[in-house]
Amino acid sequence: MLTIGVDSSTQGTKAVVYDTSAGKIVASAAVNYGRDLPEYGAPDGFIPCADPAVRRADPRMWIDGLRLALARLRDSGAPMSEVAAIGGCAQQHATVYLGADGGFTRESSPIWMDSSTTEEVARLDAMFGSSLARRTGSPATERFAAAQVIKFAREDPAAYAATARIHLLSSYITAVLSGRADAPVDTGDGAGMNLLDLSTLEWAGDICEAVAPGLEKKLPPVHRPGGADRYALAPEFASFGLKPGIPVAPFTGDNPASLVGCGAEKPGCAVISLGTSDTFFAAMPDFRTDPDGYGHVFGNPAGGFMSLVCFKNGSLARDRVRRECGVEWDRFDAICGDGGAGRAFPYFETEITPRHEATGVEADFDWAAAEPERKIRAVIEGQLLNMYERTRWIGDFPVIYATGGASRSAGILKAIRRIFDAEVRTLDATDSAAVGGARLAAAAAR
Ligand code: XUL
Repeated sequence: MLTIGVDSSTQGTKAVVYDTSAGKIVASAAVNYGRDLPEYGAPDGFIPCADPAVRRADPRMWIDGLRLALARLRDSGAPMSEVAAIGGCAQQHATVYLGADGGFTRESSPIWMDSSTTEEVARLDAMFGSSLARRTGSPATERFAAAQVIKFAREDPAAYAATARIHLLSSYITAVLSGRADAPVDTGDGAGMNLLDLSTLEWAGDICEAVAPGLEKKLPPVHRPGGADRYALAPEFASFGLKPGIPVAPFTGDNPASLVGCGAEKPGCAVISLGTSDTFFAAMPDFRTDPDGYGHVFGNPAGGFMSLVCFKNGSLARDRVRRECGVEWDRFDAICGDGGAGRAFPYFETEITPRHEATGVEADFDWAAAEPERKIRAVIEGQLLNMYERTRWIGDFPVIYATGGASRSAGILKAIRRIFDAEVRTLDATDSAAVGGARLAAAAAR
């Protein structure tokens, strides 16, 4: 069976045609928001803002990106008319606000990189304390919908009142593809809102009401793994050569989709995804929360739960250090795998694990005076040691799958092997999130 998997990520949209019996990508197309949709003024996928805590994007950019990726797939000669189902995923935590007429009530959407809600997190902590993590799988978290909605309702009560639906980007894309106002939030992405009760997989009514009056009614229904809700492709997508009416699998978050795309949805191995964010995640045999309060529990699209820890300074930080050192990627790759050069932590964006203001690189040696080689090795060492330390609560894994753009780097894989003392496997493609979406589409078509 051929299915399409879409990955609507921070910096662009990718769409692949996947052959489920061969387990192979047969065609793919990508859109980069900065290069291909410059009219949205978001070179790295968000609107530059002097305040590093504010990270927002125009939601129209994501839909234009989706359409352009599908058009490029069609124009590359991909067998669009043979596609039997479409599925996919999106960057987690971005929220989209719609009025009753389907228009946007909030012109720019906060994305996962936003950390402007420290005050709102303190309010949630004061109201719910540690019960929030026990119930929703995560402590109050700045980028999650609960904190973001408190802020929106306080700053613009009229716009909040005019909002009929608050989607995650994933559920919004499902709605667009199926031509419906309503599409469900899946438990993978939905758990990243501080609003879903993970013991019932229903919205936690009391938390929703405490966040903002009438919030529960503004949230989409919840899609549980294997749920019976069915969505079909809207007629307008025939212009991309697709058959209208084919199943649309409810979209999930990029990390839950990657779990499926790597074939790691059963407990036993972990995944390190090296993208705009670096994440470490694994299917979870038993529900446990991070005692240090950095990690999360999300729904596993294959059923049950997954653990996840997210690091904000991922590929953009690696690229910035590379450029500052004046080297190309092949040189960076050749150098970066060896330790012994000290540790450096790049805080170009306000870090979330652990919380740290955007202050630049902090090293245990004189950063400014150091040679480029030392800087590069120390930054990879610092990023991975931090990841190792913050994911101890999840457990030890003999096998780790590496995915995301930077998993192409043999040097980074070598450093993972050394620091995690694990066998490191990579997929043929680095598109595990899109492939996960394509596999979820196949399940929806059966
Ligand atoms: C996970 C997170 C990021 C985004 C990146 O909690 O915030 O990994 O999903 O797209």
